[in-house]
Amino acid sequence: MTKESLINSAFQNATERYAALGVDVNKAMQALQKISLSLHCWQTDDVTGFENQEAALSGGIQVTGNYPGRARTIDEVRADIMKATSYIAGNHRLSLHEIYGDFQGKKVDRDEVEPIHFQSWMDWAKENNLKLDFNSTSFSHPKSGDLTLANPDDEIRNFWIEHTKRCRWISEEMGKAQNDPCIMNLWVHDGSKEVPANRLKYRRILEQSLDEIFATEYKNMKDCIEAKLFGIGLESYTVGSYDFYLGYGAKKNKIVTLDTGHFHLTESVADKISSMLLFTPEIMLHISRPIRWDSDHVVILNDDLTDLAREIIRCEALDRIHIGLDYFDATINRIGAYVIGCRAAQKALLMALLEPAATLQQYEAEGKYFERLALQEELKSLPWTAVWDMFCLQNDVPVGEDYIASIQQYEKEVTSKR
Ligand code: RNT
Ligand code: ZN
Repeated sequence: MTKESLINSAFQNATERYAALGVDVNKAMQALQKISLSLHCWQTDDVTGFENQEAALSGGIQVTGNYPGRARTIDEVRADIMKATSYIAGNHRLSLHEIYGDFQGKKVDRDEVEPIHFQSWMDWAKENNLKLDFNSTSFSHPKSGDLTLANPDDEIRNFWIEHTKRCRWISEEMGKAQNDPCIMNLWVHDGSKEVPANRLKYRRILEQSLDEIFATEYKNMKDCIEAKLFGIGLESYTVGSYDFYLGYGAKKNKIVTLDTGHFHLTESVADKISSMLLFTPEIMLHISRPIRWDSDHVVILNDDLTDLAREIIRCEALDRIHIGLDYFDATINRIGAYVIGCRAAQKALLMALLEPAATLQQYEAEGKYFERLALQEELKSLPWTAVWDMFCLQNDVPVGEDYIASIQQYEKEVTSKR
């Protein structure tokens, strides 16, 4: 049997197994096809960017590893992203940070950046059928320090307010150019190593800065605000904590970003989805994988991820939840890191889409908790992998582990020569 006919017959079997449970596999595949992931550009080059100034990665985040082949130019980032997306079914988005602007060798400070610096990105994205998302960048700059938007020093705070306002303007132009809202994420590292004597003071300043930044209304971009538990060197206090941004988002109707690496390790991010859907307009996800801490490991198919995907689908919230990835691993092939993470996210979503939700909910309504638990357990070993293989085949992307050899080849021919 050829590989294709094996996949076909496994798919026929799977279709029948799922149909017996009232699940339409084709419907699930169509739904998966429509889900765009927002790929974070910063896995290509270890969060370095293209500013023409020397500044080490700061802001409490860290990339470990020195695997060869890091992208060093905008062209290399673009080539690597295209390579990665060639292994990922569907149409996706690319999330840029401000430091990835096309500055053409000039020094453009953060309070001087304009849409023109992203024109080549917009053109390239259009040519390649990718939509763009955006992020302001408060880290890796001489003025980053421990406090940016929450800084009591007017000069520093105003510098970052100006930067963030300009980033919203850039996002608006990106949204216009692609005829689809650009999602702009705002994350600042502001915090302190030891417990401050006045926690309220900095949060009040951050609130005022945000109000000032968001004063301009835009139609083609959406703001989201990302909370965090702690940063490296800023372990005791984070100004923009989860409570802070959840409160701000609920009150001011802003999208809150949930980075799955930004919570205590036993906290369920999946459990937050249904609450947030009730009180905030939409949700932005930064899917990451914390190991012991916010370590930004490559996303894999684990219980955290499948729980999260199930919540998105059970809440029927695909139209209100933006799914982005956020991790940086410099110890393995960086393109491979994207492919592993994106395919894991898609697998989790597919498993969730194949869930016989109505049956489970009926068992629950009738108090049949043994039946609910038993079916949930059995679902884990239903042939969802046959549906996944068919999805890849139909999308003309490698089935199973076939992409490993192809990425090795690209490494041999391209990235290892950098
Ligand atoms: C940091 C946040 C943030 C960054 C990127 C580079 O902890 O997760 O989203 O990872 O902006
Ligand atoms: Zn994040």
